[in-house]
Amino acid sequence: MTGDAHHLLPSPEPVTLIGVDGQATGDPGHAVPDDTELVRGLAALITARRLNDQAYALVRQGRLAVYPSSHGQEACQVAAAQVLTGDDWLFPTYRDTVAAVGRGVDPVEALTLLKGDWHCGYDPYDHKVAPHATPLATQLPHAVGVAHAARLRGEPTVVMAMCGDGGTSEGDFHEALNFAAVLKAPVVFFVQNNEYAISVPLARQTAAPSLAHKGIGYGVPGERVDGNDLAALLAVLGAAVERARAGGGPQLIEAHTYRMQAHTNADDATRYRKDDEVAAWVERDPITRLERHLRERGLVDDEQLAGFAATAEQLAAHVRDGLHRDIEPDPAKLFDHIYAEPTPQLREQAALVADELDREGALR
Ligand SMILES: Cc1ncc(C[n+]2csc(CCOP(=O)(O)OP(=O)(O)O)c2C)c(N)n1
Repeated sequence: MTGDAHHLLPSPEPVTLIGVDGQATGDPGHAVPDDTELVRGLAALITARRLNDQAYALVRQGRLAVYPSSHGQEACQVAAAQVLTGDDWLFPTYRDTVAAVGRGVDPVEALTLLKGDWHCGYDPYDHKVAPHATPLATQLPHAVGVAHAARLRGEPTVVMAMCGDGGTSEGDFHEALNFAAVLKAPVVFFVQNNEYAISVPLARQTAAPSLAHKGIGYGVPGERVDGNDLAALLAVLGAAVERARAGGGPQLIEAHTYRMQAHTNADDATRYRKDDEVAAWVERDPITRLERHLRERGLVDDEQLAGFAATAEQLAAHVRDGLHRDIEPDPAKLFDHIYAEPTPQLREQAALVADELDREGALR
């Protein structure tokens, strides 16, 4: 054990590689990713925004029960998927539908739970995407377990474990970091600090100098990154993934971003934040910034952008078609897949529900 924590400290300012004006800023520790990665990223950002907006519209049409949008956080979503390989796992939250789709999950399947079905809609093993977790931070210890198991088996897997700023106040977050560090598990903890946990602003959430500092007590190095700069996210997350894959252990990355819309459709954000705060973040939009940069360097033009928009439109049409059908969730399924061998209490509860359903059926 050494008392030196210096190497665990995040940079004083979040890493930025492309500024709000689209100009490269330069960073001593990180290079701007390849042009092809950036162009691929812009296409993914455009699709991500379209998916967010489509899902939001489907809530208004009653086709989705709820949608926690990542509008404004698309660079985090795209980067989280883009830095992973087919060997890796993603552990998303309810806000990370776009990251799951970036891994290859069909968006209609990814939205199944939010439509109101009893299951997550996809087979987690197909694309190595865990079911998106609604209880805050509960997915993080699971992510560590998967990473540790892969390491014991000698597999090259890295696990990207996502959570929000509010999630970092949960006990599971701290336990996961501690386990990951002690076990040297190949996990990248990726916190999207979007300034709010529903109506609770960051200043009421933590007294830490930054969320990335929270790793220090566990021996997990932290880093801070501009969460609206795709280039910086790809560089910082990519380096953390490489480090974890090479046996360097876990890392905690905090992305500074902003939730542009309400927490979900059930929330009225005007009750706790001002319009001018939101307007200031519009200026920092991740898509405008990268597009400006790539246009100025002659790496994308109107024709290519029209192609990206058309691809995004196709995906939106697929989502509309796929979510048009009503689902008929079977309440009895609530009790399946909880334990391999159901407990007596669960059996009793299942029988009560079955009885209730029978009586309801008889009344119809
Ligand atoms: C264990 C637990 N406690 C409380 C909640 C209720 N809840 C749902 S979302 C949320 C705020 C989470 O904020 P944050 O982690 O910052 O993520 P964001 O929604 O901003 O992406 C809370 C308290 C929950 N889902 N799980």
